[in-house]
Amino acid sequence: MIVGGGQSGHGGSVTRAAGGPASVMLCDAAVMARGTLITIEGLDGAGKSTLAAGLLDALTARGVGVRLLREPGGVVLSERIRTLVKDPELTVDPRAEALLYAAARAQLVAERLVPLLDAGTCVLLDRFVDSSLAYQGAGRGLGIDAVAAINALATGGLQADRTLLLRLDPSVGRARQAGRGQAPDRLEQGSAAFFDRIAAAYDQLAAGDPRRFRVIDASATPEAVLTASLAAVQDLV
Ligand code: ATM
Repeated sequence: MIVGGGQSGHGGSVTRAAGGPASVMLCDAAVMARGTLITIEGLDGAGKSTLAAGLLDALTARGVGVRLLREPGGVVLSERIRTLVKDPELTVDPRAEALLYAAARAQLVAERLVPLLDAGTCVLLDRFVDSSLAYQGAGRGLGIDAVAAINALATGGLQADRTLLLRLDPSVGRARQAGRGQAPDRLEQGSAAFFDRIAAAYDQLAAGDPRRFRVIDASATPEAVLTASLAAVQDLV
């Protein structure tokens, strides 16, 4: 894993964030970490959960010590926040939404992620900071920089070693979601324009950090998506 703007690397090479004492203090918890953090991103309906389960099985079969977590969630507080943010009955201001996701993330990082990485575990994480940048920063219009700033506080600068972006046309994602036959949650009730902004932001984030991102065609079969994803992490695990 990476802390701050440093280099990625197999086994989790870690670099302190540049900046003043506050950055250094925030990074202390993660400085000793040895594990590898792989995040999975994409629109709803892109197949993240299927891929995450496939990667977990494939890496476990290879003898890799691997754990799968999701966001928001993974620990009790964050799972409760997940229920809140998805509830279609609730009114949630975009800033409150961004802060709720960041709060859930902060607890997951402190309670599970850093301890697992410290123990040398490979962590597969279904969504991380990029989801907030795309959904709240671009989708809700809060701005990528503002959302990145609150997430720097939430994570202490922890970044993924590799991010698999399951790229899907937003209309295909909506069709897959509708095909599930479940009532849409609060986020899924967003407009087509909302999801178009999110998809465009994901593309920009990936283009801006090609060392960390690998873009996977999510319109392919689940088997092909898994094969491409395994190839995309083979230098890390
Ligand atoms: P899933 O884990 O089932 O994808 O649901 C999480 C929802 O929360 C998802 N909604 N849709 N569509 C994406 C959204 N989300 C954010 O808006 N920001 C975040 O930071 C995260 C982690 C998720």
